[in-house]
Amino acid sequence: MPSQQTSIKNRLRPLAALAGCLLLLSGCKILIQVPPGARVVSDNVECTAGAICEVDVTTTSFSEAFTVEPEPGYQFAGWRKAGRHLCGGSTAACAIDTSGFVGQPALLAFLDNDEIFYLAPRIVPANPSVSGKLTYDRVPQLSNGRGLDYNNITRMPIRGATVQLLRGFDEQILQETRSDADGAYAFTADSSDEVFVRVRAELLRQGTPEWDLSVRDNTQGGALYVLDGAQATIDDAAQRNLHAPSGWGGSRYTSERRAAPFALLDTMYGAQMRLVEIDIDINLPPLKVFWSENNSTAAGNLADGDIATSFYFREANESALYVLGKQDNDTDEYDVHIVVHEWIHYLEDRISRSDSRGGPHAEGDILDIRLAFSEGLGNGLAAVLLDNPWYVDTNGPGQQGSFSFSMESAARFNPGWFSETSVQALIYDLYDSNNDGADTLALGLRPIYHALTGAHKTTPALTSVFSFFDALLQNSPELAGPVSNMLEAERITGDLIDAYGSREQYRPSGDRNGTRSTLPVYRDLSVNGGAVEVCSQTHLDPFDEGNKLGVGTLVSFNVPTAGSYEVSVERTSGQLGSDPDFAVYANGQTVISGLTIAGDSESMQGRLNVGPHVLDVFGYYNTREPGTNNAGDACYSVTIESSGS
Ligand SMILES: [Ca+2]
Ligand SMILES: [Ca+2]
Ligand SMILES: [Ca+2]
Ligand SMILES: [Ca+2]
Repeated sequence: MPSQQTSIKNRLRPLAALAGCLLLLSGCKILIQVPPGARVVSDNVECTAGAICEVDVTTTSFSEAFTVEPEPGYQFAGWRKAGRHLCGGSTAACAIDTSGFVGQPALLAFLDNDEIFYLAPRIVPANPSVSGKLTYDRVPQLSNGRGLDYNNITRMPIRGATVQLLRGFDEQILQETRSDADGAYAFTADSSDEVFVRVRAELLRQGTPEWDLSVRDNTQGGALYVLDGAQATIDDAAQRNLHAPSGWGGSRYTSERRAAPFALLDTMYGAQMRLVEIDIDINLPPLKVFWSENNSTAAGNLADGDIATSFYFREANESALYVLGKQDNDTDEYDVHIVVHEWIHYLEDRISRSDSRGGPHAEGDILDIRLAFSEGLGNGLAAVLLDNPWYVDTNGPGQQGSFSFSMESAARFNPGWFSETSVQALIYDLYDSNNDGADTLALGLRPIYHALTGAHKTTPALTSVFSFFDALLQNSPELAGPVSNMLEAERITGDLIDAYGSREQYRPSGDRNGTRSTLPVYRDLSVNGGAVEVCSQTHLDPFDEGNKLGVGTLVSFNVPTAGSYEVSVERTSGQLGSDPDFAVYANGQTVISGLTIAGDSESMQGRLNVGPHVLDVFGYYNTREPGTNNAGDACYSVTIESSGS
């Protein structure tokens, strides 16, 4: 109850001291976004120029009047007017007082919800030299899944992009700024020469929060996309609005598709801001997004545009996301669920964790649990961040074909703990307020984000639907009942779920018995104890893709004393020459690999620290060269013995 909470004055914290707030699951917040050139102050809050600050509003004793103090040369042009923006359109102090909420249930409920509101002063130079608005064409998807809708192209603001003022004759940068949430920009630099405005397809912010995202052309050496305005003197053209057109000519793209990189940038800006709302300390490492009008479904050289599909990958510390763009083949720049799905793989990789090895997957597949979770999360969380359950991939001649499904009503072929479709439905149902079937929760994004960046990230098990729900329920044990019902509706054992799925009872169709069953999810092994029997099987991998359930077997064991250990795998039955391999993981990191090419056995020593570990045993040919001569079902005996200290 509000009266039992600590004084609001003790809870008001500017940006720097927010660590404890991440655990706060309820209570509305105000994000104060201050552009350069001013600060926002009240009795208890100071938000400096260029900062994003967070204020909790959870009691009926909240009373603050926010005023704007512009720096010399700047002026306050009023509070920004937009959805969930407070005091929009006003130029007066913004007074927020909750004392009048007492006795009004609707208003008290507002204090108890976890909505985010914005307070965003518009700050402009008192005497701008060049200013204007930046826009791009967004081509919407037809609502009934029939491709892109070129009759309803909409001009949208280019938000948060780097904008430069350059001197014409030598391209010297005179000033650099960032467009605001309405696509507006303004410069103060003066020049008597001809100048032009350049918009970089880049979101760059240093400090806290931090991000660095750019859209580049993989077929032009990774060159950054820019939108350049015309050259003119400031006297001749002080007002300059720049627009990036789609390039659509009526029946095909006939001119440069300048909107595409800015559409990609803006889709990711929107997704990113959903996370900033709930974690203003977020630090997103650099991401390069590669798009080209030549990026096609052909597989080959990335620099030629033969990227096969939109995908994310990381090499060393470089995160890269490739996006399809070839017209009449498959374009993805306006397929927002695909863009955000791939961006979520980047998030998993850089601020959460994914143990998935990727590979082909489709609805109805009985997948390796790491892959099932990662792909289901990509779909489900993209729908959450876009607040739209419909996944649509447009393609084909004129971009008039499409493939689509809803998180809410996708057919459930083979539901279960190994199903990406089950995972995506569960993630979306946790979030949405359209409660259907066993879905009785409407938790919003915050608990999903905290699970992904909390215990799911640090689990000693591998990342799966089990580690995610274990993390969610560690943070919110009171949800055990409704979560269990939702899991059971997807044929996942819901009672007392743990990171290893150790109570899992549901078996996929086609499952075998005994040693050859896919249950338990993890086999137990004792260090210096007896052997455990495991198998590498291909009957759930009918298309020889190597990443389906049963191709490998997971084993969990606990290391009692740090030291050197030897893992041994010996064929006991089945395919000869299957080349057993294994990996030992500590919190998702590989600590021992057994990858020699011996046909029927494998052993390797390595140093292990105290604590729980996971061993993944698989036939090399079943995972890497499925369908070839040495592929086939085989079973092995596995031991782990200490081999020194
Ligand atoms: Ca597409
Ligand atoms: Ca729901
Ligand atoms: Ca639902
Ligand atoms: Ca081997």
